[in-house]
Amino acid sequence: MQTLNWNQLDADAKAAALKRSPLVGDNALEQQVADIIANVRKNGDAALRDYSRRFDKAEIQNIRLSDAEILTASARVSDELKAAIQVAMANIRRFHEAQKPATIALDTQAGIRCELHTEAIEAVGLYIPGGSAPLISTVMMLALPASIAGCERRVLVSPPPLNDAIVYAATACGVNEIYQVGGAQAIAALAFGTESITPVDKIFGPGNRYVTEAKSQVSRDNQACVSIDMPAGPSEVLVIADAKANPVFIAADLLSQAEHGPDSQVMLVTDSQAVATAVAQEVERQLATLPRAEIARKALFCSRTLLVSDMQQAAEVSNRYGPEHLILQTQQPREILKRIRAAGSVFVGPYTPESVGDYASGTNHVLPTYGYSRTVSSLSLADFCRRFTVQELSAQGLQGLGDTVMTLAAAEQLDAHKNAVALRLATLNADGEVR
Ligand code: HSO
Ligand code: ZN
Repeated sequence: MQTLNWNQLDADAKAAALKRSPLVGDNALEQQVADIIANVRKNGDAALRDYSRRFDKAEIQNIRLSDAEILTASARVSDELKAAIQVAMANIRRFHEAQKPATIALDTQAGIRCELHTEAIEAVGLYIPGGSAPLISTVMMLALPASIAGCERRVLVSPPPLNDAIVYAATACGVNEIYQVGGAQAIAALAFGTESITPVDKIFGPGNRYVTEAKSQVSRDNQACVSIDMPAGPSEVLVIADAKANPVFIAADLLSQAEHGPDSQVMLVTDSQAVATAVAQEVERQLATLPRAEIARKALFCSRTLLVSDMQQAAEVSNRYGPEHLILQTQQPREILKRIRAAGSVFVGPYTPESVGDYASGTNHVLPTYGYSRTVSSLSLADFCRRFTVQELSAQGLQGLGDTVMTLAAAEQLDAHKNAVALRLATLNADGEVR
């Protein structure tokens, strides 16, 4: 990790110190994904089977998992893991149930009723990556809010061979359709449908570059009419630490993010040179014991330690960066929290490692990355819902508001708008009764 003294940097160097590695557009990849989507639209299930054979080396008969297959997979999961999943589920459920929106209904003025209603999105597609780290936790983070929100179809896709614990967690969290298909082809199937997969309304979940590109392409296709959860970038953490912080904890937190992928970014912002030095040594010591050390080392290569003058400046630097995860390891973490404006999720105090939020505290771990925390929120129940408004005016209500609307319509030179009011008012007497 490179160490920089924030106050010795000029404006350009400060901006560079907070830069993420560029998300390079890749024309070849875009074209490849477009071809996959076109092929799935044309050839449906046959294309899905073909890609599974080519990319996953898997021969798939039934793309949809049968109840019997779900039972057998679930039976193979250890009791210990099942119990951990159940504890995490209970916390995640509790926190997300509390997010249920209330209906708003009020009169803005006499005779004018306005309401805000919330409806669950009908069909949601949940993408769970396969590979070296089967993200059981992500199943819970997506499927539980979908169930609590009341989404009717909760559809999970994941590349073959499906991980047993993913299947168990999916069923426990209320997923009602599981398909063994991954990659861009799975996203295409969710967006456009095939013989075995009915299209969904919104697609959630992390994935590799192909999956991310496919999500972005289908969300721009007005024939699919499908939306996606949020813009995706590599995972990241920023730790704010003061002189009293424990370097062992900090190093462990930095490495827990770094092990996600070579493009993960970890940042340490501290006012203590001694802590910075101790963390650097501790990172090396812990790295030596990690199976994913090679991945973490690559991530650390483009990560930084920034030396600041005090905790106020640390908060300013963090706000500028807008981290996905922000860990406050300081004497007065709640004081710093008051200054925090942009972060996906904040971990307060020495006993709150990022891992607890990743798995089981109850908060959602699907968070805005790449600086989007300045405008995008952490995933919540609201993402599985849509809101619509309702208004109803009585005759007197229209009499009370008519002039305002007609004046505004006239100013916009939209006479038909004005007429829609005037023609109604003309049917009423002064008491608001029909003439
Ligand atoms: N830190 C990841 C979530 C995760 N960690 C899943 C472990 N499993 C992105 O927020
Ligand atoms: Zn994580």
